Formats: sequence, structure tokens, C-alpha cells
Amino acid sequence: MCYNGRKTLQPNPGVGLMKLILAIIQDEDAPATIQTLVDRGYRVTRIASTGGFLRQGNTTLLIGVEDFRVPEVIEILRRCCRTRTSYLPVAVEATGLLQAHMIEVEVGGATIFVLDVERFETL
Ligand code: 2BA
Repeated sequence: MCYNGRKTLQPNPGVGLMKLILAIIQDEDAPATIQTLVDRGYRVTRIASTGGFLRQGNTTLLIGVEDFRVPEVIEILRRCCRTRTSYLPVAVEATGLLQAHMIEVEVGGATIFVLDVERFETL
């Protein structure tokens, strides 16, 4: 659990304006983030994804919530997801020789998109 804010009520999907939060986070942060969201009554879908730049695995979360709950979800993501340094190998030509270098890349906390949901149903 990485967030100790006030307990929220159980989300009540289907009532009020819905948003879909799409959050790309690092694999290392996924277990605690998902556990915290579930403990607080949110529904989450985890998708295994891969970043186009680093070509390393990451995790995409789909979280459907009522409009007014978006700030709390973003706060949970902020608290649970850390920024880390990753390394990308690049080939550099120097004095006619190809040499491998590592460049530092700062990744995360979280990349978040909040989308309007036109219709939400569970059948
Ligand atoms: P990656 O595409 O593997 O990118 C990993 C990190 O590499 C990025 O961290 C950023 O610091 C750096 N990076 C990405 N593209 C770059 C570029 N063209 N030049 C220099 N550095 C670059 P974050 O920005 O935290 O992104 C983490 C992951 O979130 C990304 O993994 C990607 O899977 C996703 N993401 C970020 N922005 C996105 C966007 N606008 N649309 C879709 N996915 C996005």
C-alpha cells in the first residue's frame, strides 16, 4: 500500500460521467500500485506493454472511474510510481572503431492519459 489518504467509497460504475485513465508505469511499480488501487475500491486492468524508445517491458493500467475520482487515482499513481534511470546501449564510431556506449534515460513515474468514456456497460 503506497497511499494512505482518506478511504473512498466503493466506485459505482455506470453512475455519472466516466473517464478511462490509461497509465503507463514501470513493471517494478505495478504490484504496489495495483494493490493500492484495488484496496481503495478501484477496478484495474493490467496490460503487459513495451516502450517504443527503450523497447523494455512496462505496464499499462486501464482504470475506469467516475469523473470526480480522477484526482485521487492520479494521486495514488504519483505516490506509487517512482522515476528511475535506465540505460540504453548505443554504438558510437570513434577513430574508425565502433564502440558501445550506454546513455542514461530517465523513465517514469507514470505517463497518464485521461479519456472521456462515451458509454460504459458491464454485461
Ligand atoms: P519508452 O518509449 O521506452 O521511453 C522510455 C523513456 O525514454 C521515456 O520515459 C523518456 O524519458 C525517454 N524517451 C522516450 N522517447 C524519447 C525520445 N524520442 N528521445 C529521447 N528520450 C526519449 P517516459 O517519458 O517516462 O515514458 C515511459 C514510457 O511511457 C515510454 O517508454 C512509453 O512506453 C510510454 N509513453 C511515454 N510517452 C508516451 C506517449 N506520448 N504516447 C504513448 N506512450 C508514451
